[in-house]
Amino acid sequence: SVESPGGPRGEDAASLRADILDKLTYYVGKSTITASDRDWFVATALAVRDRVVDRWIASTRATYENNAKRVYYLSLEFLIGRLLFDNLNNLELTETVREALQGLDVDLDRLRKVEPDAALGNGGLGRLAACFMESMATLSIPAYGYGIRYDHGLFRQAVKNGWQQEYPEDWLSFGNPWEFERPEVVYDIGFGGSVEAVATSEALVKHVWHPAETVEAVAYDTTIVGWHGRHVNTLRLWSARATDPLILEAFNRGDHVGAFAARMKTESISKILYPSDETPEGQELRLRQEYFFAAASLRDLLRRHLKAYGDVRTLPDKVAIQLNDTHPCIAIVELMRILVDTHELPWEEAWDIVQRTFSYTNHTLLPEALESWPIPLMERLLPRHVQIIYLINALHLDAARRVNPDGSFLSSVSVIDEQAGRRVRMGHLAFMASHHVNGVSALHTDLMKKTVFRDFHTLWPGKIVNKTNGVTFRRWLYQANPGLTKLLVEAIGPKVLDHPELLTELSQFSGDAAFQDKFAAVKRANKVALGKIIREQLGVAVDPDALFDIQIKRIHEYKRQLLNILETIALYDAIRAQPMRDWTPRVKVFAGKAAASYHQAKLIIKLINDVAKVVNSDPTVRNKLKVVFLPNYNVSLAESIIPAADLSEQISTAGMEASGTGNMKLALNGALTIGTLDGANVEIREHVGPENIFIFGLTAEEVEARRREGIDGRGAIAASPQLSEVVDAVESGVFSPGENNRFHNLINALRHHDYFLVTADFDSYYATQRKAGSMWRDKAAWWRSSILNVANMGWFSSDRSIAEYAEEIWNVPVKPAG
Ligand code: DL6
Repeated sequence: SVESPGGPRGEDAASLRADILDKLTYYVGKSTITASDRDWFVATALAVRDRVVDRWIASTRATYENNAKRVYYLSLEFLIGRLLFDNLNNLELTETVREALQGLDVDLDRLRKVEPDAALGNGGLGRLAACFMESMATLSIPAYGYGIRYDHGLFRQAVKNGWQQEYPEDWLSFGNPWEFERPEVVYDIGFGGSVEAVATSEALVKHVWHPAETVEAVAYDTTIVGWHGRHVNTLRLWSARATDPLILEAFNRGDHVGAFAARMKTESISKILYPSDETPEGQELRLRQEYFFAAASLRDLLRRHLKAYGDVRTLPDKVAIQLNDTHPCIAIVELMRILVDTHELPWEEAWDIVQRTFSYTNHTLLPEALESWPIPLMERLLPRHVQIIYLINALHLDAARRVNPDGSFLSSVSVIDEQAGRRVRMGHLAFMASHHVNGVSALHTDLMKKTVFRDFHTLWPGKIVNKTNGVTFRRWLYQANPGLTKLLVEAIGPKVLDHPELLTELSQFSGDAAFQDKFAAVKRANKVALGKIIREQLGVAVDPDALFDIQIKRIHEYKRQLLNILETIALYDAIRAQPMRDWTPRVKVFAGKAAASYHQAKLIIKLINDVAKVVNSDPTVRNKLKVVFLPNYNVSLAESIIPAADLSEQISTAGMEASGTGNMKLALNGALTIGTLDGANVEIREHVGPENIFIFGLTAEEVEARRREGIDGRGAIAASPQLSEVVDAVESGVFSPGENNRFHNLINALRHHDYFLVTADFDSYYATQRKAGSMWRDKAAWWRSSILNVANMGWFSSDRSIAEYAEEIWNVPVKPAG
């Protein structure tokens, strides 16, 4: 039941219209005559938010009344994107609000576009956190997400002359109607200083940390609405605030800049998201961000727990903390510090509480992406934590020695890495402090056991479990693709919206010509809409009847956009050599951001754009091949691209993509995957059937073997006439007239250090692309496969992933939707 002081807000069009007008007048302070789209957006968001708040209060009250166990999802990234349609869709108010606005002569779809994307994440890891938050609310799990309220999310990407340029992102510049500032929820977070050992009795010493510096963490809450609006959770993001707004003495002295310098430094903690996925930037500010949000979150959840139960020792019964990667894992040490130093619990008891409270998700095996912090830096910022880490490690090594007395793997399981100048390995710490450690796809979990955590797996068999990722269908199907959703409901009935496993009932229509026509018509309409975006942004006209071949993700060498663009060049050469052949018309769409400091990735973007320029202006290939790079890839752009995709490029070097989630979104929207046996592609193949997916290339085992033989690509290039021609073309400046050596670094790496095995997989990729092209010409076969992809993706709902976490890791009940 929903209730509020004025009674529940009406949810009919007339009440909503009246409320939107009220917000426009009294909150925004505008009349209908002067209101801009942005003003209307704010007024509408506030009216919708009221409907959410009624449910939010009810959900929170129920959690308190039932003494329910809570899940805390700690993540440095939440890539939530826009929220208006998310909330409307989950409250099932989209059409009502559309009608309410129509009466005011305002178009809801225009308002959708003015909302800035909350880009508080880099890519897969942050978007997974957003999908998981929505699924936890859908399954009525009382949960909090904890993170940082960055003033500036992931940079805005522009492409100038084919080169990526980065500009600051400014999502908060017009305010944020969704959030509630909580000035009363503030914690002092300390840094630096010294540790005092105080003798309390003959045998006992108490440690007191005296931080040199204090930063205030201020809470901002955003509601997360579950499906049908049945349950609403909180995403609590922390903003850093200096204790003193300025140094008055300096100001009075005339030092007007210096007076604010300390404040600027302090508040820089929540200023900006680190724009690099897969490679942590080992800088002091990053460590400060991690401790800042982990410590504030712990203080907050402990306050809530102590208020309700009065005893820290019951924490594991009432609290599950999920560490999204190692970024929040300093929370482990902070909890030990609080339990031992503040609550004066014996060490063993404190460690037991920690181990029963935390669990950790690993998202990558790339060695360069596994976080470790130099001890001197940690000692300077967190002196007491370093002492605690040493003690955790000493006890852990003693235990390891008991299991394996010959001590052979002590250095590999030690939290302290002695090889590279003494560093704290955060993954090791997370592993030993957690009751479960999970990978994000079957293959990834298997590789975790065999590689980075091999010795840990021997010490604690059973601790590593798999939780294959999922995506929320509410956003990635119902909202992003209303045409397909409508068709699914017509074919299977509305129950499919609550039970994605019922999608399998679609299989019976996969060969039905009339259904195929309807299905193809939906796809075509989505492609026309994407074509419009492409034309508006790039001035390139694309044919909606061509095969839309799509690679959208962060630009990274292991994701191999380079393989894709080299294959595009080979196809271009082939078409030019035989222009009269019956080629499958194709539009190659790329989108994605490269970390600003990642030169090779930025060069790949440049190559894609240079190839696009040549191909798109060549009359010989007109109507057969187009290449586009859409700038500033973000959640909203993904929502436009994914429903329009025919072919989904998931072509990472096998063993390197932990899971992928774009692969799931694309297949759910009817794209056929062309991919390697990597990450969740393996499970997608199992679900959709090998005949409905195009698999090519080396397997993870073969990649390992090949790398052992050496990664010189010259042999593979010489053995492939097509690849040789492509390499020659790039090298001789066909795509960079006047600057032949522009792509020298890319070509050089392929020849001499092809770690990502682009050359080894090229021929098999090219041949598989031709298979996809031939299948496209057999429309009945293509749509059959496409429909079967949709039909078999139900398992990849994040509701399934979250239900597994809830049962096997968090030990909390779920209430399935419907
Ligand atoms: O688990 C979410 C996502 C996976 O789908 C991707 O395969 C993986 O690359 C990504 N990992 C990261 C690692 N960042 N760090 N650390 O973003 O996680």
